[in-house]
Amino acid sequence: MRIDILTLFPGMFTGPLTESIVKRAQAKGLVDIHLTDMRDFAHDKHRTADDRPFGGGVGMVLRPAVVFDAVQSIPREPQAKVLLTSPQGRVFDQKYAVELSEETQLVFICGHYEGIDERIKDLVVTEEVSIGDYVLTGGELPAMVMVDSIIRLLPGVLGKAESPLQDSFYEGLLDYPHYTRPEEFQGLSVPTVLLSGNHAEIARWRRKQSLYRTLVRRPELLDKAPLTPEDRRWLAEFDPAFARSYN
Ligand code: 4G4
Repeated sequence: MRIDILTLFPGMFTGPLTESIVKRAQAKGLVDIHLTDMRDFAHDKHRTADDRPFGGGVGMVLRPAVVFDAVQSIPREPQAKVLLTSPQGRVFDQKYAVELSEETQLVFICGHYEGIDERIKDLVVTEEVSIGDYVLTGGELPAMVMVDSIIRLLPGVLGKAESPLQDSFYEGLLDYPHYTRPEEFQGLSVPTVLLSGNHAEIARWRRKQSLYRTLVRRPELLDKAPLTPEDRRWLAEFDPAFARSYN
C-alpha cells in the first residue's frame, strides 16, 4: 500500500511515522508513506497557502490551487482514494479502517484554517472523513490516527499474537478485562477462572465480560454485534429491558 499525506506541517508526522509498528511496517516494505509539503505549491515568495473567505467572515481558507497542484504532483493510480480529514466527514470506525486497508493507494489531505476551498472536494476528494465530533486545529492528527489504524490491519504488520482478529471491535463488542502477574496486587486478586486452565470456561467468562461491559458502557453497539442465543440469554439476565427489546 502507498500512502501520501499532504500537509502544511510535515514535521508533525516525524514522531508517529518513525516509531514502533508503523516504522517496522515501512522497514518491511508493507507500506510506503510519502509526505508532501503543500506549501511547496504556493506561488508567491511568502509561500502563502491561505486567503480570505469570499462572502466575508472570520478565518482563512486553504487556497484551491495550492491543494490541487500538490495532489497533481503525486503519482496517482486511477483507483487511489483521496481523503480529506474534516469534521464534516463520514465518521471513522473499525469497519471503515478495514475498508481502507483493502485499498492500494490512499492520499490524505490535511485541512487547516477554517477549512478548504469547496471546489477541491468537487475536483479531487473521493471521501471526506472525520475521527469524531470535535474540532482540531488541523487535519494532521486525524490523518495520523487513521494511518495508524489502517497500517496495523495490513497483512504481515502485526504478529499472530497481536492479530487484528483479537481486537475488541472485531466482534463489535468492547474488550474483556486483562490480567497479568502477580496473582495478587495491592490486595486485589485475579479472577480465579483465569487461573483454572479451563480454556472453554475462560472463553465463556471473557465473552460474558465483553457483553456486560458493552451493555453498560456502549449499549448501541449491541444493535450491530453478531450475538449468539447464549449471548442473548446472558444479556437478558444482566438487563431485563434487553430481553424485551432484543429477544
Ligand atoms: C477541514 C475543515 C478534522 C479541516 C475544517 C479536521 C477535526 C477533524 C479542518 C477544519 C479538523 C475531525 C479547522 C475545523 C481541520 N478538526 N474531527 N480541523 N477545521 O476529524
